[in-house]
Amino acid sequence: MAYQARREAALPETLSQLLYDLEEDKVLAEVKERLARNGDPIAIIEECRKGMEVVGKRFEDKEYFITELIMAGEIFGVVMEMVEPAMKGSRASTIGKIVLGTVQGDIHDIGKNIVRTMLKCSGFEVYDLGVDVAPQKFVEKIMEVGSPLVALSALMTTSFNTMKETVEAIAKAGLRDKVKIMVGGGPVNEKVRDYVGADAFGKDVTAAVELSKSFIEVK
Ligand code: B12
Repeated sequence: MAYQARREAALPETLSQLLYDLEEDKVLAEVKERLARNGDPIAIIEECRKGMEVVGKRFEDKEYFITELIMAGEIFGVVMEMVEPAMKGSRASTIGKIVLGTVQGDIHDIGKNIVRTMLKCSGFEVYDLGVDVAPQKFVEKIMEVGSPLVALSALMTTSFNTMKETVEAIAKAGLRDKVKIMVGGGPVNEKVRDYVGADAFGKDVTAAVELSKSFIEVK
């Protein structure tokens, strides 16, 4: 197989490579070691994210199947658990409320969870509704907590319609002029933002934090 040949040729292996080759023990050992050396947790997440892109490409090319997708997702999940404590405590006070979730029909949550962690670390109070979240659930949560900002995540092109329905449900509830809506996740882009009627699109976790700060006017 092509990727095995590439794997043999590649020395030393980077964290990205270890992840896309599904070397769970080696990934976790590397992360543990880097955290022990006070390595940058954001860099660790970014390298793993790049590894996930390769996993997705291999899935498209039929080198990987659903089992490998699940495994890669699980490895990333453990990495996030290891990295989160190193990112906590950077900020104590709350600077604003955000309702976050992966839209209905979509169960991808790795990116959403990274966004959640980073928003929390930046001082936001995040209400994470999880995955496969129905439009009405977003509406109910916004009303319950009085959040001025909503973050919608989606990883599948088929989720764009539910994203749009979520924005419409927020409008129907009379909340559209009270909340800013930002969208993101793998295939989401400016065109999708326009289609679903959101206020902003963020390509990565840095953009998610910057947009949140600008909407909540944090200097
Ligand atoms: C891991 C994975 C899975 C795991 C998910 C595990 C989990 N807990 O999330 C499992 C195995 C469960 C899975 C299932 C499926 N998957 Co999948 N999966 C992936 C994979 C390989 C990686 C996704 C990922 O985690 N990326 C890493 C994260 C960090 O990136 P990210 O989500 O984009 O997030 C970053 C930014 O986008 C941004 N961001 C994210 N959210 C938000 C929100 C806001 C507001 C902002 C501002 C920013 C932001 O910040 C993050 C950090 O920088 C992708 C391939 C790919 N290239 O994306 C396929 C992929 C998304 N899956 C795909 C498919 C088809 C499926 C299945 C339908 C497969 C099946 N036949 O059952 C099911 C879907 C079931 C469902 N109803 O949702 C397709 C989607 C194709 C399409 N056109 O829509 C992809 C693209 C694979 C492919 N190339 O075909 N999958």
